[in-house]
Amino acid sequence: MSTASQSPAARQAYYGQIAQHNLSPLWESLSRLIPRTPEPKVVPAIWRYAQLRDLIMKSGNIVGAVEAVRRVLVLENPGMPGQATVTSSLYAGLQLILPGEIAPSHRHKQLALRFILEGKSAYTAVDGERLPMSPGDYILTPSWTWHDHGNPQDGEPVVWLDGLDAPLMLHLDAGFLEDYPEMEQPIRYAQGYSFARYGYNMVPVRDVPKGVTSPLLKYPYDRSREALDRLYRMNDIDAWDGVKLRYVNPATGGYPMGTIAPFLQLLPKGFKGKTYRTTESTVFCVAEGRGKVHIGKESFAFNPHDVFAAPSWQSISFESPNEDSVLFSFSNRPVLDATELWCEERK
Ligand code: 1HN
Repeated sequence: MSTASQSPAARQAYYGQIAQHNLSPLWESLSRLIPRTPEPKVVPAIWRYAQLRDLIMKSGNIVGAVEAVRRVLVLENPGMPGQATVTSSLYAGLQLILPGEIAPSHRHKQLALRFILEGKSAYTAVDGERLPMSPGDYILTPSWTWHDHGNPQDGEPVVWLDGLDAPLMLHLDAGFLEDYPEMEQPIRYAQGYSFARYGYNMVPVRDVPKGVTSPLLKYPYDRSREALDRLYRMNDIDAWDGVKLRYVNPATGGYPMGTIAPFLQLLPKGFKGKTYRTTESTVFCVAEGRGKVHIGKESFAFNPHDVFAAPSWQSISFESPNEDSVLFSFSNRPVLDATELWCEERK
């Protein structure tokens, strides 16, 4: 016999009773736990570089790189304030390093990428190699590699976008952090070493790929940009993406790192892209040009170095009416591929 005729008060009393035993009724939360379609708490959002640049530069007077460890303004999704999260699985921040500064060496399980926005004088050292930074370069900091950043005394302020899988790692409780005993790790390789070994569609003959992480640590902008430009001239343009390329681990053809996939795409002048949506969450950063993006119910005009976040399963389309635009982006796609959770709808 059903007991469903119990009064609301009796139910509440029952919920109170079971709560004392750390129990809750699934029938009250099932639709929140397993929504019919993705229901991200994060929302479409844009950070406009022209509005932020002065504030980033001002952070240089607020705190030094050593005290800060990393002088970064975190891009906090307004749908999840206070949680240092730009999408539900990704972190993004804008980092400043001034001439004469060193950001001290450490390593963590959280992997990071850098996309350089302005300034040419700084470098990051990763796993024993010093990698000079130039605008548009995509640089890896693989999981558990020592990394420190520096900028010589006669340099200029340098700003880049950081992307990390830190929110995902918080969910998994799998992160560790260790400080290097000195400010800088020792340099063990010549500048350009990883590029010479892996940057030319060739790999050293006795090399055996180690895990999923790319041995190529920097993907210089001029090379990636040239690929887009050549395909553009050959009219190899997708109606949704423009010309869009995925950065690869040259040793495996897979993504460069295990949890974050990076991309670079060109939206030709006059492009009006069709609408798509995918289960990935993506952070876009404008490398060049101006245009417009529609994400879910929002539309944002974008300008150089703006960053915008596209949550899962929100419709996305791009327009670049007046000039060519180039967008760098990174998403959690490797995780979705590995778990067969990636899907896409193209309208
Ligand atoms: C980190 O190590 C860096 O190395 C940047 O530049 C941002 C955000 C959270 C945790 C570690 C860096 C970070 C970070």
